Amino acid sequence: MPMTIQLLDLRHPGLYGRMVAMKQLLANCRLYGIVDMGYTEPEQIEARTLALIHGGVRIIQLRAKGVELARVRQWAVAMQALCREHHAIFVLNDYPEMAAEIHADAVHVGQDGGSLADVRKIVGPGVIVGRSTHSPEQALQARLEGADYIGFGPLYPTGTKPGRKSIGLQDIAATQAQLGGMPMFCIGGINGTTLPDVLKAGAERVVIVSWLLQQDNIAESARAVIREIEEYHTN
Ligand code: TZP
Repeated sequence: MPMTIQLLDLRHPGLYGRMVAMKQLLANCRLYGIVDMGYTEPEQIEARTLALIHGGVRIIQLRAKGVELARVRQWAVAMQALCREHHAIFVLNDYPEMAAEIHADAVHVGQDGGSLADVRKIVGPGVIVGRSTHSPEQALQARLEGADYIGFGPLYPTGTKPGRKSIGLQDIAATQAQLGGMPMFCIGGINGTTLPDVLKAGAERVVIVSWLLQQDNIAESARAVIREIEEYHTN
């Protein structure tokens, strides 16, 4: 074994092993779930997190826009515990300092969330960092800045991000090809009806927010989406 790997292992065995496992898990994710507090009552957070997990979702974000930080923190701690117990990646949207403090697996920041170098300084090397991107240029920039994954969209207009111009499907395949294997999750207006077109356009991974949260059986719907993506890519 090379000396550098041995040193790293001996100094931070837990951190290093966990980091590798998380990156591997991330690479295998087809569906990214978001517990968005615009569609979720606080008392539904744990049940919805578990439903996503039981549906096979292995990366789950807490998105709580405009909510008092103490409440976000309390919800994030609960979701992180569930995700850790069930081997899923917990992502906190927007708050790198809080993500570091509660030992979140990942943090997600928008284009207005500062430089990724600054985010990385706050969360440290063992935390997955994701960035929202709205064009091929922003996607490549995020990769250059060291993002571990990106969101790419909104593909379609969506009430979850009102007023944000949709970018369409035409750039999905070429952008993904230019990212050199960095996971790219297509997002925005994806549902049971639009998913086939998104896949035909080349998407390998998707984020679905409102449609999934509004299903009667979230776990079953998530499982069906993951199956559809897997089947599309193995055929
Ligand atoms: N970023 C780009 S579109 C979007 C975010 C957070 C919202 C996607 O939500 P939905 O309900 O799946 O359209």
